[in-house]
Parts: sequence; structure tokens; C-alpha cells
Amino acid sequence: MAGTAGPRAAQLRAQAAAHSAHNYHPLPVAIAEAEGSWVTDVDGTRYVDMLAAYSAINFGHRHPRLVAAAQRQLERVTLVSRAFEHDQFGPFCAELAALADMEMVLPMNTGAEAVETAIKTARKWGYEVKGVPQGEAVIVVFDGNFHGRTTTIVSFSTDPEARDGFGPYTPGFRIVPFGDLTALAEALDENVVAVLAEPIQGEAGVLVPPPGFLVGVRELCTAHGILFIADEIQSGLGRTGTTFACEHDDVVPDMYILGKALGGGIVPISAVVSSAEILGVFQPGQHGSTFGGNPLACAVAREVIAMLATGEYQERSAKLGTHLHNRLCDLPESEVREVRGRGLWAGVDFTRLSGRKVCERLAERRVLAKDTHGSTIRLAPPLVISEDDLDWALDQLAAVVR
Ligand code: IF1
Repeated sequence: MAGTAGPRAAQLRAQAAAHSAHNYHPLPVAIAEAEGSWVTDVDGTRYVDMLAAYSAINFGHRHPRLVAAAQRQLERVTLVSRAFEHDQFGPFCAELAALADMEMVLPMNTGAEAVETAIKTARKWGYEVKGVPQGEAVIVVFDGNFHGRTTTIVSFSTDPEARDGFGPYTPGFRIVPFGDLTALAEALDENVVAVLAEPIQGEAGVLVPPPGFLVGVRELCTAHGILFIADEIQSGLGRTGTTFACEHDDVVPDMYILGKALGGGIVPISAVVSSAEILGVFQPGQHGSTFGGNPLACAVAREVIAMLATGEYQERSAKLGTHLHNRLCDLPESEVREVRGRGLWAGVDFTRLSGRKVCERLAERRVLAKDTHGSTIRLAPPLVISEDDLDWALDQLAAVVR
């Protein structure tokens, strides 16, 4: 079997099995260290990381600039709560707003918290600005969506594994087929306050919508005076070859939801980024979070924003992404049904092998990846991966598939 075998790994596995809830079934690879695109397990075996913590490690493990930013801030102040101001907060908000060409930011910690914040923002905006009757707001979402795991978010999931058994469910959501503009138009009535979409659906298997879909969503939202909310928690911050995935379609949403790589893989930070008119609906005391916008997270995120400002990581993702997709398309058609994605992000459907089996065999060859559903794996290496390491990882995939 793949992965970390020694006595130390067995002890770690037993501890986790006895003392942690079994809400994951991890591959048996017990990681002890990591740098750049590589991780090292407790036996000293090195693996290339083709998952990058679901795109939270865009800049590679422990990027020196990000570690330095964290260390500098650790020597100064790490948490004050939002009861007071601090010297990283204003600059973080201004710099993130500038990166997104928006006006205002509401920082949180996890992606799900930012999605919940976006939902609350859209509802409050709907009642106070659009004039929807209190309690009647509807948000349209798409089947195959993944936006997090809170009870409200799973209320509008179409994945039984994520949703079943967690009722009663939050009302006020309408689900339409992903990519279907006709169905979307039919779903828009006067109580709809927002459309929430991943520009590319991650968990669903890196599903790129049909050409024109995002433009159509934008046009319908503009025509109906409703908010287009883009969940770019996974697709954003360089992953698809641009700063935001929406850019591929020249679409600007009313609101971005960001997370994962915003914290550089060091500290959780997420955010809703939008206009003053929209985020201006919040008055003091109406929303918050103990750790939201803390000095340590803001300091690291400011370095992430500075790294993205040059465009070099986006260009790398685009250039190496083309190479990634070309090589994936060269895999035998008898074994690979479809390859999808953009930039350094791909979903690969296999005809015969399960995604889990492919990942187990990849781990035996010292490549880490993760299956999504059934016969699909997703590949999302750090954007800093060298072409040689990418090729070596893809050589292992070709060998597994042969
Ligand atoms: C798990 C999936 C990926 C996300 C989008 C919000 C969130 C996520 C587009 C919530 C989080 C993570 C969660 C993690 C696995 C991973 C995942 F498989 F769950 F769906 F990437 F595809 N919007 N995605 O992708 O952000 O609260 O987790 O910070 O739950 O196992 P979070």
C-alpha cells in the first residue's frame, strides 16, 4: 500500500483514529515537513504536492516571503480583536480592494465564513437597497456547487454526502443547472437578491462553464438589479492563470469571495470584497468575528497581495497550465475520459480506475493528489512548481494510467 509505513506513522495513525472524528479518509501519508512543491513524511520520503491543500498553497509550502512576513508580525502583535484598530488592518483592506478593483472589504477567517458573510450581505442589501420584503430574499445557486460545510451552506448543496442528515435546512435558496442560462433567467423573480456561483466548480470536478455562461450571468444580474457573487475561494488568486477566474470571460462580479491562498498557506484569512454601496449595509455590531482581520493574518495576506500585484504567478500558472493540459490530453483515451480546467488546475475523469485508486498508486510513486467524486481526480500544484517537477509528477500519472 502507498505512503508512510514505519512504526512512527502507525502510532500517529492510531492516535488520530482513536482521538479524532472520522470525517476524513486521508491517504496514509504522514507529513512532517514541507517546502515549495515538496512534502516529506515521517520516514523521510519526499512527495510532490499536486493538491496544494485544495489551492491554499498557491505560493508553495512556506514561501520565504510569506514566512518572513509572518515572523515579523509574530514579533509585534498577533491579535487584538476588532474592538480596537491595528496598523495592518487599513493597509490590508485598501490593498485587497485595489487588487480586486473594488472599494470595500469585510475580512473573515475560513471560506465558509466568507460565504456566510456574502449571504448575509446580499440579504441585507436586498431588504435595505433593493426593497425585497423582509424574510423573502432568495439567492440562486447552481447544482454541483461547493461553498463550504456550515448548515446554511449545505442547505443548498446538491451533494447528498455533504447535505443529508444535517436538517432542518435554511430556506431562501433556489438551485438551477450549472451552465444553463435559460433556467437561470426563469429562476429570477423580484425576490431574488443574488446569484452565487463558482466561476469554475472545484469539488464538482473542475467544471468550466460553457463559453458565454459567466457573461450571461453578469448580464442577467445587471438587467434584474441583483448581485452577481463570485466564489473565487479556490479559483482565485492566480490558480487559473489570472488573478480572478472571472477575468477569462471579462466579467466583473458585484462581489468576490476569497479565502484559501489569501493566507499564503500559513494562516486562515478570507474576505468578501465589493462596493461601498453593498458592504455599506453593515452598521457596527451587525456582523463580526473574533479573529477576523487579525494583525498576523493581515500581514501575511498583504505579502500575498504584493506577490500577486506583479502578475508573475498568474503568468506562471497560465504558461505551465498549458503544458499541464497538453500532457494530460496525451494520456491514452482508453483510460482518460475527459480533462477539464484552466491554468494550473485540472480535473481528470478516468474510464476504468477510481479516483481513489489513482491517488493511491500516485502516492506509491511519491505524488500527492486527491480524488473528488468517483472516477475523477483534481490536480492543483503550487504555482511555483518547476516544469521539471511538474513533468516528473505527470510521468508518474502516465505510468499509473498505463
Ligand atoms: C473540505 C471540497 C475543494 C471551496 C469553495 C468555499 C469553500 C471551499 C469554492 C469553503 C473549500 C475545500 C474544503 C475542504 C476540501 C476543499 C474542497 F472538496 F471540499 F470541495 F477545494 F473542492 N468555496 N473547499 O472550494 O472554504 O471553509 O473550507 O475554508 O471540506 O474537505 P473553507
